[in-house]
Amino acid sequence: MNSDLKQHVHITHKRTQIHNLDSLPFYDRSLVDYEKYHQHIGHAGVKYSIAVQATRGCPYRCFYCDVYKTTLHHFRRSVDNIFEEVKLLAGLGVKRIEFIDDIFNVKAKDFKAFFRLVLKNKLKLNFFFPSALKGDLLDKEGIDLMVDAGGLGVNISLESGSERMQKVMRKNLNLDKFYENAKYITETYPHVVLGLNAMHGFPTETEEEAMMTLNFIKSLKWIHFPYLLTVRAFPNTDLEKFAIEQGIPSEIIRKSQDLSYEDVAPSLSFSQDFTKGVKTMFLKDYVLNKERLLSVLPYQMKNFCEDELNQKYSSYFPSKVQTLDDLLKLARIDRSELKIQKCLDEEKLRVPNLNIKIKEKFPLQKKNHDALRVIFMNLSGYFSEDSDSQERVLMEPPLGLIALQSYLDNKFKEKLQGKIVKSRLDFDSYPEMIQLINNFKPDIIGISVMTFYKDFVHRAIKYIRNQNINIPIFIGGPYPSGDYENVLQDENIDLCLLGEGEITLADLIDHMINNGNKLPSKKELKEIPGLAFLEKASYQNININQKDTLVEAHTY
Ligand code: B12
Ligand code: SF4
Repeated sequence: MNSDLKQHVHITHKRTQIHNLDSLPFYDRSLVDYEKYHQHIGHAGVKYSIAVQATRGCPYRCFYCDVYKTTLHHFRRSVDNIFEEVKLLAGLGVKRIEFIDDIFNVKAKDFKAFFRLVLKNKLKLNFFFPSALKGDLLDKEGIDLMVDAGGLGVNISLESGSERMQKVMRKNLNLDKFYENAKYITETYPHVVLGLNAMHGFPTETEEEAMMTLNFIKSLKWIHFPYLLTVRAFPNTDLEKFAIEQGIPSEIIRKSQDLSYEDVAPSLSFSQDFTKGVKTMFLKDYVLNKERLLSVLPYQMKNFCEDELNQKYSSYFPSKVQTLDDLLKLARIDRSELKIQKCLDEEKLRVPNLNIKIKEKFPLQKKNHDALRVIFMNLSGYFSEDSDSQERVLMEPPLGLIALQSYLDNKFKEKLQGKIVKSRLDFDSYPEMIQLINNFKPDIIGISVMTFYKDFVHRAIKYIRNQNINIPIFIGGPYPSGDYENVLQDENIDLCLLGEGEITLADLIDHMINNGNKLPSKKELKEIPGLAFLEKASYQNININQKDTLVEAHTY
């Protein structure tokens, strides 16, 4: 980045993470339109599920992972507190719960205690763990309890079958224990949809080590959804640093970032032929193995609707498979060979009157006419017309923004009016985005974004500024938390909020409310932990009274 600019970036003291997660209010589910989200497939690869967060942060430090940038330390809610929220959701008629946690089973005792409570209270739920459980921390008792209580979509992350690579990437899995648990699940509970994540092409990985990963997968009979994805080093990760140390040119690394996980990345240390060979063996010998498909498909069809299975299988063969029938054709299977002919009827998954029930549990709060107005935008998703093949389109409600607004509503009550919107779902073009902003008339725009979408977010912000919308723009989430110096090269952005956002944003809003809804002076900003901003940037102190004129002038 420009070294001149670098001097001007000011970062305030570190914000202490929230230790007592039970002190946070339950996430207010009325803040987004769940029925709208439920028409799409979410993070867990399924429809109609609701995400719950039981822990924040992760005690491990795998070198490709950015979780520590938003939450450096690991904290957990109490089992009772998690259970109360899950019970509340079950009471709304929700049938599928996904734990968004990085490792839901990090503390085996809590993991078991939670499922014991589910069983004791006879909740009829299915649980999904899309971000993966730590496979070597499981044991038979925990697996039995999880499955008895409704555990259905269980992902575990292997990443590499090589002990050396495990150490290099600081994952340090106990591979024997991992294997034992995966085998136990596949043999004892073949209906449990086990997913296994693995990666190909770590810097310094040898061909022999790459084969160890493939052979590890092949030795398990049968994983429902194994993934062997190409390593991509995202900017500012320890993996990127490691790749550079190993002599991989930055330009090549950058090129690989934009490729899909399925593509052959130029940053790989292997020949293209070797990689293609491994991927072909993986797809032909394992994924398309007829015996495997005949065994796993009936369970999958019983538990998933057709839409869900279509999406899962097309992610393996994007150009060849759009539907289950395409897959069967590719694997030379006749439908009559399957033990079951039809997928789960989607109607059985639907949650009747979900929004109405949510509104009963989370009633609308009264707001003052001069409440501070914040529009929260999640920009982790391209507009449909700009979508590219690398993007797996999953429509997950932005839990980070839901967490923030739930906290702010609880603290400021009638003094704050928020609104959460997501690109592609709530607005599918820049003009639609502007229309939403103008209709809401916010005092602040708060944007959440992952690094993957950084170019999109800078373009969107430029578009906003080009419409002469000059209210403060704050940006938070993984991108600014890991890369605030580069984010702030964009002078259209007023503030980066680093890491966990609740208390930092509440602090800032408190100052604004006491300052006539204007941004506080830089002197005051420097006293607020968790911020980064350009020293010399000129903030736009738009007063609430100026707002109407401003917004009207730019209505699209
Ligand atoms: C759910 C999830 C998804 C969902 C949807 C996320 C969404 N709704 O936008 C889906 C499945 C779509 C997804 C996709 C991807 N993801 Co993802 N995902 C997650 C996951 C597991 C949970 C996010 C979450 O809800 N956390 C809980 C909430 C409460 O925390 P939060 O979002 O961080 O929000 C807090 C703070 O960040 C902050 N904050 C956030 N936004 C804002 C905004 C403002 C204004 C303020 C003040 C504060 C603030 O305050 C919040 C409350 O404390 C995280 C891991 C994690 N632990 O966070 C990875 C994570 C965010 N994903 C990651 C990645 C890399 C991806 C992919 C790029 C991977 C890929 N396959 O290519 C893709 C995206 C592109 C693609 N190819 O499609 C990385 C991001 C790294 C980075 N630097 O950007 C993470 C951190 C995982 C990791 N291991 O590193 N993901
Ligand atoms: S265990 Fe998972 S969440 Fe934790 S550091 Fe490793 S990849 Fe990240």
